[in-house]
Amino acid sequence: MTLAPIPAPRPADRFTFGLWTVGNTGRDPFGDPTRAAIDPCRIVEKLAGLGAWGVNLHDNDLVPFGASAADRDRIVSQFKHALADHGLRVPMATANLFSHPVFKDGAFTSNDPAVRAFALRKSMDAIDLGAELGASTYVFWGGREGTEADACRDPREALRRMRDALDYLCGYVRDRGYALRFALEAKPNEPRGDIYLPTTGHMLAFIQTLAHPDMVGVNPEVAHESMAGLNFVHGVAQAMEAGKLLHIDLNGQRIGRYDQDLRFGSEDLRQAFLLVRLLEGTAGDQFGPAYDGPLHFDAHAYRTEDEEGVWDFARGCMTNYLLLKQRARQFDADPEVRQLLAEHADPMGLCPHMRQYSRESATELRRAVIDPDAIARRGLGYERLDQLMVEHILGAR
Ligand code: GLT
Ligand code: MN
Ligand code: MN
Repeated sequence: MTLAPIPAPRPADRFTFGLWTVGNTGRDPFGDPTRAAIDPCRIVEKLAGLGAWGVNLHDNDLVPFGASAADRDRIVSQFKHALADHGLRVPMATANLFSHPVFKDGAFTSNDPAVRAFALRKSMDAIDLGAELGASTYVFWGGREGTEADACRDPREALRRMRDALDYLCGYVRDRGYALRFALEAKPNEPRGDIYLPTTGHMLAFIQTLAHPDMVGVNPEVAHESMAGLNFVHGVAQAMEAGKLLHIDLNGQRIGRYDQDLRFGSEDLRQAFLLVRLLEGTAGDQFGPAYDGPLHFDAHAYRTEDEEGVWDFARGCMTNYLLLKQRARQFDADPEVRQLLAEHADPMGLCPHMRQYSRESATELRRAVIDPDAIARRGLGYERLDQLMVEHILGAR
């Protein structure tokens, strides 16, 4: 059997990495950095060379906290030159509202109005930076918006403060005329004992309570839903179905662990396969349209790696996505799979009567002869379907 060649990533694949991802120095709660920081302009050059489409950033990944206006402008201008030289874009920007100790008890949800004001100000500056770099998505990850000592505030007040902050910043974006949408990223815990709005589903419900829900969607992350033991693919599907999937953080994660942020496709290949299949819409019309936004890898190389290992990691993320895309296409083109997925025929013509309630349609449904026992006796062939999927993932078909 001849295997298909390993695909090379191209800008048309819309792969992006954060400065903080390939720039991760290997520091963890138990140990110091194991590799040197990489200059942002060098990251741009290397990512472009590997075939990525864009690079994303927090304000302080590029401009150090507390830098003077002159330093900020010099750094940003150098970075813009690097982007132009290497043909890379910045599709997404965000603010770091978690590293500085001022945010130890939250940013937008802090009990201290001065902290909330500082977080708003820092966000407005980061929004300006994102707009200047051409970003179309601005992410909110509220890593510190949570509790250990839960008696410290009414969780309903935390939600009101979060809403006020987002409404305020939507107002800012509108006033400035920026073409920017917000994407909310959920995480159940870490670094806080519990983080408010812990899943993509919570975020989707919360968005509907905002003043400008049309400006706001979600940025689900594989690791964050998996940590909570949830089915990530279902969460992403709900966001897509609601027209709210603005951005996605791809990585690898084992259920029940801390936020591992591993190379995409390195853990749980089934979930990764089903995710790529969903995003790429390989199942066709029967399943629904594809996602066409950026494919962002929010992950980092193992702590064991030097800089060469970092680029191996980046290459690995993109290669695994492209291979899974190939496999998903083959799976959905497999005649046996198509046969198993073929829509159930509707010999009794029941479907039209279920589209919308009316007295007539209800009468038709009541009149239809349905034999539940006969239906219950029929096997569905899902063992075969799932095994076919495994064989496609393993490259055996
Ligand atoms: C941090 C976090 C990520 C978020 C980033 C955006 S910061 O690395 O672990 O999941 O997406 O703020
Ligand atoms: Mn993330
Ligand atoms: Mn993560």
